[in-house]
Amino acid sequence: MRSFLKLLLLTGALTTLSALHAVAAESRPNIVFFLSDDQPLRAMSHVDPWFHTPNMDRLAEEGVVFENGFVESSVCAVSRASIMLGQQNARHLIQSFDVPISAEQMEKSFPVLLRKAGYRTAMLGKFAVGHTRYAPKELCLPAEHFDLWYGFLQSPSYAQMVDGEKRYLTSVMEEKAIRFIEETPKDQPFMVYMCLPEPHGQGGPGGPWNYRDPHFEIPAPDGPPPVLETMTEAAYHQLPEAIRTSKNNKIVGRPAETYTKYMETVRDYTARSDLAIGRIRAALEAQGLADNTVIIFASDNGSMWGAHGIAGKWNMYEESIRVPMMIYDPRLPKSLSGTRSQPALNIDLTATVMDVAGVPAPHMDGISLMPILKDPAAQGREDWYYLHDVYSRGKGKLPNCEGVRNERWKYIHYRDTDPIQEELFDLQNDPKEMNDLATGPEYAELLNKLRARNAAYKAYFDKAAGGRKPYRGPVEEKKPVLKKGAGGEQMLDSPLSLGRGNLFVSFLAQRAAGGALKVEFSNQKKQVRLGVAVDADGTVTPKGAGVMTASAPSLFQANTAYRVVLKFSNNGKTGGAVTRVKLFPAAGALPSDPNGIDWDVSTTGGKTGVTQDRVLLKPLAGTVVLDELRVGRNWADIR
Ligand SMILES: [Ca+2]
Repeated sequence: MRSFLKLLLLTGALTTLSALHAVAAESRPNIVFFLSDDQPLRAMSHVDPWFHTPNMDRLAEEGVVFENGFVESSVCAVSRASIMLGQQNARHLIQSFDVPISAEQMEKSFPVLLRKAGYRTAMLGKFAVGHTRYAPKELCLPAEHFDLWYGFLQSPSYAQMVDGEKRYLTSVMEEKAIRFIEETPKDQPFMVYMCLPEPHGQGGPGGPWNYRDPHFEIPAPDGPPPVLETMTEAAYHQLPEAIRTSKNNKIVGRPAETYTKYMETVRDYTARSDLAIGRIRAALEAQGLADNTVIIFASDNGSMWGAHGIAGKWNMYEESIRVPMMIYDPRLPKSLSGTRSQPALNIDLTATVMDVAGVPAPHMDGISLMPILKDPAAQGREDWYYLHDVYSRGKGKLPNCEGVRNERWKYIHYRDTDPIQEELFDLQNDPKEMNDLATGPEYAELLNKLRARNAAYKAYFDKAAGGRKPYRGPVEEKKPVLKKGAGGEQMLDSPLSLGRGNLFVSFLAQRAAGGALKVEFSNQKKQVRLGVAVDADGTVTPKGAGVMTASAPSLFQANTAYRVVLKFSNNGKTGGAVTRVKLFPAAGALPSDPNGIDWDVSTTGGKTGVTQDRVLLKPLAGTVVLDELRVGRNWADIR
């Protein structure tokens, strides 16, 4: 506590000093937006003294604390997309780890709008919207939209190699951010989006999860980690089936040491991210910028950490959706600092940034919190809509749900359950959410009101989405897949040893092209055994033995996926020849564009250029005949 006071006194001195240096009274404020990762509200020492977060505490002391700060979807990728866009996920529909912010959406993201308005912008740390395995790099890692980019995909390693040296990621982020602040011309405002990777877990023993900043030490905790009241078997067994069968793994009942070790780890990491806040603030003070820099601190989602006996987030319980949320605006009188009870959402922080910068953003669902900062009695949201409905390739089912929360009541509706599962909690009398009232007859009327409110929100956003549907997995997964053979080679869906085999290929036409597609396949020696060309009118010209029928689109449209089925037979013979298949636009159809046409055959992630799929057909012998070739937009049309 003494060091906390000392820090406050020191800050006072620095603030006075920097006030003397203050230039340009009428300049737009700078913005530093700290976003931590998976940090529940309780992981700050002014909330739970077991933790060690002096700089978060100092922000809470000097700024405004939103004690009812929530995320409208509790998972990294979705919450971060919502923050970037200031929109609810029910509108932007980025509801998968595969989906990036589109180029069009990016134009209306807060950093891009700020940059257009003259701000110098930096993004550092975990960006985590979209993945380069499934979407273009320029969307998943949109470096060109920032003046300084040091961003990463999902869960970057805490250990980073920088100039041949193993460094702790946040240390590197701090250095880069501070240099950025120092180098920004004094007459230009800046925005630093500092996406701290802590305290998110990163895997098992030996993994980066275990890499700590070697230059950082914190005092040992006073005793064992606090155990939440709801971390009991009884609380776990009360959970609806939708949660118990989900990725929200049961952790109650495991050895106490497991919980202790986990909590000590997240305590350490939270303290390390806290240090970053202190270092950046010190740099602002040293540069004489502290009095004109608005600081925001929040987390992208909470974490159960044993509440109700489970781990993870995603669900709509308080520990999952409630996050630290603080805003420090040094331009406001000190008398306005303190707590606010009005609900504040992650997307409201985005709207607040736009308000601070004076940039209009009517397309955002977020509401600026500045009126509440300036007037503690200002009206806040009456209620708000939660939605977590995410497609994930990962193991374990995410507990998809939606619901409405107001000051007193919380209604949760689990999607995709049969029969429908619902929960109703009285947060005033049951803040730990231990008594589900959804089946109580005396709550039937209230339940219906909340159901209607939930339905109204859903209808509103469905309309806003304008018929667009969220991504629910790649189409390729629904088609017959090429199976791995015993030797590891890709096989046809039915072995050619039986005399027949079908090859399914899909590709994305990246530019428009005349309607011709050419297929060749060859044996190990790359001798062309048979090729076909499909012309715009659907005519198939064989170049070799075989009889084919085919229909081709008259024009391949740009950015459009096409499906191809090639039906082979080998006259019933078996053997060991390996065949390579190439799929490319027929030469006669190539436009005069000297760059040709780029074909990306998605089954192999083929290179750009003209050729492309490589599939091993095995076993294969003698003459292989392409009996049939079909081209279309949908598998259903050509199967
Ligand atoms: Ca997160």
